[in-house]
Amino acid sequence: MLNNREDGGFFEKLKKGLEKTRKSLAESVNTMIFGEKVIDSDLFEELEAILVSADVGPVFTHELIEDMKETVMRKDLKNPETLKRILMEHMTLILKSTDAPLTIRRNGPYAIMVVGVNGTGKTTTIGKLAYDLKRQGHAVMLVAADTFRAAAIEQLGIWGQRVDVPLIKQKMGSDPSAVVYDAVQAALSRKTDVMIIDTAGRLHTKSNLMEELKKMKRIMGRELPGAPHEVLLVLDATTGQNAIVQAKIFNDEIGITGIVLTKLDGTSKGGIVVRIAKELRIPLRYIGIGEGLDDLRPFNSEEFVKAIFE
Ligand SMILES: Nc1nc2c(ncn2[C@@H]2O[C@H](COP(=O)(O)OP(=O)(O)OP(=O)(O)O)[C@@H](O)[C@H]2O)c(=O)[nH]1
Ligand SMILES: [Mg+2]
Repeated sequence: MLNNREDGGFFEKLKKGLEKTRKSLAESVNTMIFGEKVIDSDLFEELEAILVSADVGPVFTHELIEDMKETVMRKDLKNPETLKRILMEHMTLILKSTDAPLTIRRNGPYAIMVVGVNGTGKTTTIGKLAYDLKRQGHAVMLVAADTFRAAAIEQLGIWGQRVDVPLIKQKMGSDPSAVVYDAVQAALSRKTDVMIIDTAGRLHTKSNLMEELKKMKRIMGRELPGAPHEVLLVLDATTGQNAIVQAKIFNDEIGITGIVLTKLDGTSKGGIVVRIAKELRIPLRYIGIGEGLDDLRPFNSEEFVKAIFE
């Protein structure tokens, strides 16, 4: 009972976080079908425009519309009200391909390396993630491998205090790989379950960042077999197409195993998740819907689509 009530609050918060996308997608679709008598090609054209403006992308929107038309024909559907349900079904189906929650292996430190360009929300996401994993009973450690700015180390330290998990750091300007080396030794001796590594977000076009990330990966893998077990790329949902480009570059350079899409609360273009699913084919592990501790959610396609349309 308590769980159900909690789940209700959880879902309501997700809906609230996705409010802007709800407005641009669900409300527009509702307005579109209101008072319409039949499903016709005009209706599909309108729907196409709505989806494109929510950042689903012209190519995938077209595919989605064609699939929907096919379903409508096959099932001989007439009532415009059914369009919304069909759209929800088709979107869920596309997003299912990217549904793969992060699972932490219990034996030995599990290393999560967090990467992404400036300001996408890496450090904040790490704080939220540490909070969530700790709540699940894991012994968590934060690692300050963004050594370029003193403020970056401090910021991670504040999250560490807030969530009450240890932080491994060195002084500003030190070699990030040395920090990672230290952290692995500490994690092994303290029997840490999960180490989360914060990295710098300098422009991805500067190849030395990539070289540095590669070196960190190498050192980690040498000291801890299989590490990093997860390379999480943090993308800012408000940057649209740019986020997709960043993902491709990071994936080509260092290999990405999961994505976190932040700031969905700040955009009406939540349709970008469709492009992440279709274009990148990298699991979308979490979505960020605010700045608070509770505002990181494991991505679940069904829940996401319902939160937008229901
Ligand atoms: N609204 C909203 N803001 C977010 C979310 N995630 C992060 N932010 C904000 O985005 C800003 C940048 O976040 P950081 O965590 O510092 O980003 P970063 O990637 O570590 O930045 P650098 O270390 O400079 O590369 C902060 O003001 C965060 O509070 C989110 O899901 N929603
Ligand atoms: Mg940071």
